[in-house]
Amino acid sequence: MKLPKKVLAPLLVLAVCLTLAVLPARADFRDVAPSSWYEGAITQLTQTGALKGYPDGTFRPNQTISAAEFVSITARLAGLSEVQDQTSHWAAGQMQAALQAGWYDWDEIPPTGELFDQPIPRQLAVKILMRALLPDVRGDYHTESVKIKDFSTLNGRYYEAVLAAYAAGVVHGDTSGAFRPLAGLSRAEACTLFQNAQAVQPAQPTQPVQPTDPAVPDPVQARQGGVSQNGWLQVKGTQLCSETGEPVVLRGMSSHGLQWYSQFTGSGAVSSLADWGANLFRVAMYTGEGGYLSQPSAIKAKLTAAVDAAIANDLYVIIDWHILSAGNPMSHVDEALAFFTEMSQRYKDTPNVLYELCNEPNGDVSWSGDVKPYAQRLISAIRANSPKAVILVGSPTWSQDIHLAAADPLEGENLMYTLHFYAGTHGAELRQRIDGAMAKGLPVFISEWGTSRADGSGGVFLEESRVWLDFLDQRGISWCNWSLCDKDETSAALRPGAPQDGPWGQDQLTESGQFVFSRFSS
Ligand code: DCB
Repeated sequence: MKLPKKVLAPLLVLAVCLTLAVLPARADFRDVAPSSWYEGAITQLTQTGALKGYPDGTFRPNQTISAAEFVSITARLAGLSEVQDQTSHWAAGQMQAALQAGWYDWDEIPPTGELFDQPIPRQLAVKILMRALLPDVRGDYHTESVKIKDFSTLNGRYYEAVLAAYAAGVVHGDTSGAFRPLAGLSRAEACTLFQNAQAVQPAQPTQPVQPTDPAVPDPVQARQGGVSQNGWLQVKGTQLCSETGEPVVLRGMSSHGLQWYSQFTGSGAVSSLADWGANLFRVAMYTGEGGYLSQPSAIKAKLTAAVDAAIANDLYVIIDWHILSAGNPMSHVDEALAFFTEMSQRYKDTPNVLYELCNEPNGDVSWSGDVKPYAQRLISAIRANSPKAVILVGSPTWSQDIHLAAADPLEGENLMYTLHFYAGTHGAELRQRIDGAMAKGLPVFISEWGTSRADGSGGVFLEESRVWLDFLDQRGISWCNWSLCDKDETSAALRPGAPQDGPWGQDQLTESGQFVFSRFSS
């Protein structure tokens, strides 16, 4: 029987109320036999209120689970609150919340809803489950991939989650040892996944737990172009200079989001980067998308670990407050003030650190009305601790509107304005904007650029990138490339499965990585 959605929605609400009102000792669904292999999992999940059956008293264990069903059960288990959403689908609020939490990406389940009621592929289900319930678990590539007979059919985008799920024993594969990444899963199978995930003790981080406030390390190795050579940076006119006033150009890589790719921000990774000639590392701390604002202490620990690793390796390092989905930095100005106050206190004696106040303002946000007053407040807070560290400031339209900043610049010393470009999307027009802004005296810093299109994929656009880098070299402008990770997207510098601590040979770099790494010391 197929019911129209209008009838189904209230029925489902009713079913929810009923299941919550009477918590059964057993699953109590007439199609879930007490002797079945899944009865235990279903009973356990029903008792926590995470699981519901159908209004007719059935659970339909063999029916393929839909994306909306899978996400909403996960959301209940993780305690994720719904957010407002425009579409009328029963799970829209939970789907929107899960998307914002970074459990999956827009293209995997578009918020427009067309895939909500479709079967969820196993690879995506595992990714959502791991991000939501076991975000800190990691699996070793070499140990886990051999357990999966059809590993070669798995998209690199799902490596991290699937390897972690095997390592934690959440997934075992079928009797033949195959994972079948694109197949659907039955509602009963999904329940055993949830049960397995819940059985994993959360207190098993694979990375060592940070002591609460470890001291900032001393550099262990001096590097050409590094901090031991150039000291405290200063801005003279439009040029970044060393402590003694000589022009300096910083070139290096940005991390991807710390909540997803912190495995490439350790001491081995940054030291391998420096071996390739980089003197700069940028630590991208997303505020939304499951980043700092949703798990501040865990993400802050990852950030300080990455910054300290860069310091130990004599690199300059950018602390990036990576706003993206919330485009107006004013929306979290209090959190930003607290964060940068703490960081500038911790690193007040450390010449390595640059502060980037807002990655990419976007949407309904103005320079003079929002970004400038935000930056002015943050600059005062940082200056109270760190009188001279270089501070980088973004602008509207994903940090492309430096002409607005040039017309109405900030007050203060050692400030630079970021411009971000993606070679497959942005060209001569933005370069002209740089020249125009510099002619007005604005110091420009490219804290993020990519060889791809603006969405991080497409291309790779190496010819366009070469034009851009030549332009920057001629003007002595510093840059940081997006991004040091092995995600399956063209802007990523590492191939899927590249060792997280390096060293990386040519064959472990992507086309983008090979090109970018060859330009660090040009
Ligand atoms: C910037 C962001 C950065 C984003 C890259 C590439 O966004 F600062 O976070 O990175 O540029 O788009 C991408 C990753 C993906 C990830 C996604 C969401 O590469 O793996 O799934 O972030 O976290 C820009 C830059 C420019 C423009 C638009 C965006 N633009 N944007 O000009 O339209 O919408 O993200």
